[in-house]
Amino acid sequence: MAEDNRYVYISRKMSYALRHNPEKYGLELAQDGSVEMETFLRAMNGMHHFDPPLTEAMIREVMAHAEKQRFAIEDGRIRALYGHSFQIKVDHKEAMPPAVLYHGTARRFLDSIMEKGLLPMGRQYVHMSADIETAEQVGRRRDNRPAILTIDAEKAAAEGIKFYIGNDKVWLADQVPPRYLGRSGEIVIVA
Ligand code: HQG
Repeated sequence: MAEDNRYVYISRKMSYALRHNPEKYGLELAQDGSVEMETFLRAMNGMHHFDPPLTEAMIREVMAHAEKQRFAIEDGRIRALYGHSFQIKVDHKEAMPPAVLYHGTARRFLDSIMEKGLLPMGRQYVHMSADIETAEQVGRRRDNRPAILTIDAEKAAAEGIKFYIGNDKVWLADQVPPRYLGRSGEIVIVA
């Protein structure tokens, strides 16, 4: 397997275990979504025949080569920074967001989003981007001409919507009502 493909393979397996299905690996995550590195490695290697076996050094290499900061290692524990979908909600650090956040999505979802607001859908939290470029990349996963919504995070926060930190580019919220979306109704469609 080419090295880049191996990184992607490992990252996907890690995301699956830490974001979506820890139970499958017999993992019990703490309230912040973390698990001891040793336990994690044992579980991953027990299930998946990584060849050679997965090590902390390899995980750090995967993280260093990734274009996104998806995982964090702290105090001998590893966790996914965002993206969780399993039932028990993990805690993220609450913080004051920048005045404006962005959300890249498919054009076909716009009517529903403008009516119901941003909802977490399959995940625990709504994901927003700190800059337009990141939002565009997120949106391109679903539409080659994604719609970029602006979120008046300043107003939303002032009116009691809680925002949480994923990483330096990803912000999370439980949901975002339509009145904070689009800023003066404008929706930028990126060509
Ligand atoms: C849409 C990836 C209809 C929402 C990315 C999105 C991100 C609605 C989809 C992270 C809706 C959910 C998360 C409503 C929201 N009606 N559609 N009311 N509210 N939606 O994948 O934000 O590479 O769960 O617009 O880069 O796309 O995996 O969320 O299109 O950071 O690390 O429902 O996952 O990161 O899709 O992506 P997702 P997302 P990784």
